[in-house]
Amino acid sequence: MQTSTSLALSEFEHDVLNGLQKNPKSLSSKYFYDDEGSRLFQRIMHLPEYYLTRSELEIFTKHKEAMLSLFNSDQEGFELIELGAGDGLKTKVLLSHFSERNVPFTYIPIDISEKALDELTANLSREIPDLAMQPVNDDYFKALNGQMTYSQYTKRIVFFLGSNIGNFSEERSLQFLNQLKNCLNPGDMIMIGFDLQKNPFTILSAYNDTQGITRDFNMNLLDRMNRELGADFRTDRFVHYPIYDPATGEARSYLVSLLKQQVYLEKLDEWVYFEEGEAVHTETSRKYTLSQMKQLCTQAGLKPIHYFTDSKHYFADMLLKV
Ligand code: AVI
Repeated sequence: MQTSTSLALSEFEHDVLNGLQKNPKSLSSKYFYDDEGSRLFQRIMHLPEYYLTRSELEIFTKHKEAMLSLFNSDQEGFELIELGAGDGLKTKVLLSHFSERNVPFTYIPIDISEKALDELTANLSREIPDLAMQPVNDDYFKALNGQMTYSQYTKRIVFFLGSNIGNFSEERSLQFLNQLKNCLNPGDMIMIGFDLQKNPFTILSAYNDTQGITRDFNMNLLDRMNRELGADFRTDRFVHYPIYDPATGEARSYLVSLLKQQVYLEKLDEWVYFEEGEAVHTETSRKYTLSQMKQLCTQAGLKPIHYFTDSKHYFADMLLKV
């Protein structure tokens, strides 16, 4: 039976309780990104082992002209919409190039985090003063839906980069692409950045860096529950355990309890019990082959029209037409 206390739970509280009381235990990777987690993720993107960001940056640097011809083939200008832009490092390469070439376009970063958007827009206005920009602080689909007009351009090019799609389950990816398609008009485009399947050791190292930053990123979930839920997790009683399964293309991260223990969540007045060696699944980062991604997009009713890869063939950006 649902009590009045459980009805008042925040989404985070509800998900934590649900995730830690089921068997096997899990927590959603979306909770990685509080202020501390976002700071750690910025550091991850610069790690020598984390090739994803560098590979996508190489793709954008190398193919910016080809991308422009595909985006602006009718010379009528476009909206470049980015979902969850982060620090905009990769997109900046394109934005500067388009701006230098006097391309008619407006950049529309959409993010649920006001802080991330403020930092991004302050940075971009400094670095590319001529850039026409219309940031939107909202949920992706709310921002894309309805009769919202953000510029004079009718064509929309939507970016979902950085292998963010890899953090969705297969079912959710399909649903996401479908939802995105339904917000757009025929002729609009979507660019999806995703990590390619490759030597499993290369992938595993990206989630098991020698400096331990990815470990801290994973452990921050425990610290976050301590901070926000008054929990008494001890991070020295857990280990960060990443695996990569080349048969499924899934990199998965776990927090594994090193001993039989119990943890008290003060704010929820609940105990959680762990056996020695018991795992909490915290993240899946799915890697695709080019044909798997084409198949997924086609299944969602989108037409793959071009793809770009880096020189090592580690990462790909696929352009789709609605
Ligand atoms: C945000 N996302 C695409 C990253 C990834 O590779 O799955 C998050 C991350 N997790 C550990 N390292 C980076």
